[in-house]
Amino acid sequence: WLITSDLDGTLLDHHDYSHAPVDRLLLQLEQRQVPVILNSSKTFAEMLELRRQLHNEHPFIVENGSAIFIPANYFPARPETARKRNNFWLIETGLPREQLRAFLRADATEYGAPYLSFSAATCEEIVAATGLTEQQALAAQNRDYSEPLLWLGTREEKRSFTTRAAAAGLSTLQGGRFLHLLGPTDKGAATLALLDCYRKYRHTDYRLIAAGDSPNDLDMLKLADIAVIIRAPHRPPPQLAASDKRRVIISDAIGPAGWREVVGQLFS
Ligand code: 2M8
Ligand code: MG
Ligand code: MG
Repeated sequence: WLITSDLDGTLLDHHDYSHAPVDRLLLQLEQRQVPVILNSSKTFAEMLELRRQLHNEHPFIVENGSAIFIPANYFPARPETARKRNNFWLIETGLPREQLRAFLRADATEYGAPYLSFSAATCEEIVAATGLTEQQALAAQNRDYSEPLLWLGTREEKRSFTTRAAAAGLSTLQGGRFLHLLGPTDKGAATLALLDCYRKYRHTDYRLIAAGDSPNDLDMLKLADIAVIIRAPHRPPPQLAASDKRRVIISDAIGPAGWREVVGQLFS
C-alpha cells in the first residue's frame, strides 16, 4: 500500500494545524514500509517544514498537483523529465505563477476582482484569513505555481470566473478556504506521475489509499483503491461518484482524529 494524503483538515487540524492525533500512527506506517505522500495546496517552503515535523522522508506534491519533489537518493536513477532543485528531483506538472498573475490582471480589467489574491494580500491579511503564524504565512506566500483567492463576490461571479479560467487553459480548485488558480493539473494527475516513478524505478505497483476533506482532493480520491474522506466540522463531505472498484470510507471523527480512526482500522 501507498497513502497519498492532503494536509489541512486531513492530517492537520483545520484551525490550529496540529497533527498530534496522527503522530504515532505515522510512525507505525513508516515501520511497516507504507509510504505516506503529502499532497497539498501548500508550497515547497511550507512542505519542507511539515515533513520535518511529521518525520516524513518520502516524495511530496505541492500546490495542488503542480510539482512533485523526490528526495535525490530515493530512486536508483534520475526520474525522466526531472531536474535538480536543492536536494530534490523536481517534476513540474503545473504552470509558473507569473502566467496565472497575467491572466488575473487581464481578467480583472474586464470583469473586476471580487477576491483577495495571495499576491495582493499582506502577510497580516493572510494571518487573519488562515490562522497561520506570521512565519508560516510568509512560507505560504512563497508560491511558484498557484494563486489562492479568498472569494469575496457572489457564487455566480465565482462560477463565471472558473469558466473564464478554464477557457484560458487554467484550472480552479476549491480548497478548505481558498479557490486556487493553477495550471491544468490536480492532485490526482501528480499522484499518477509519481506512481509511475515507483513502478519504473522501484518495480513496485502500489495499491493506493487517498485521504482528503475538500473538493480539491476529489481528483486523487477517485484514483484510489480506498478513498478516505475526512469529515469537516461545518460542511458536508465532498461527493465522489460511485464506482464498484473503489471502497469509500467517510470518517466519523473530524480532521486528524478522523485520519487516525480510518487509517488505523485499515492497518490494524
Ligand atoms: C491554502 O490552502 C488551503 C488548503 O485546503 C485552503 O485552500 O484553504 C494555501 O494557501 C496553503 O499554502 C496554506 O498553507 C493554507 C493555510 O490555511 O491555505
Ligand atoms: Mg484539506
Ligand atoms: Mg489541501
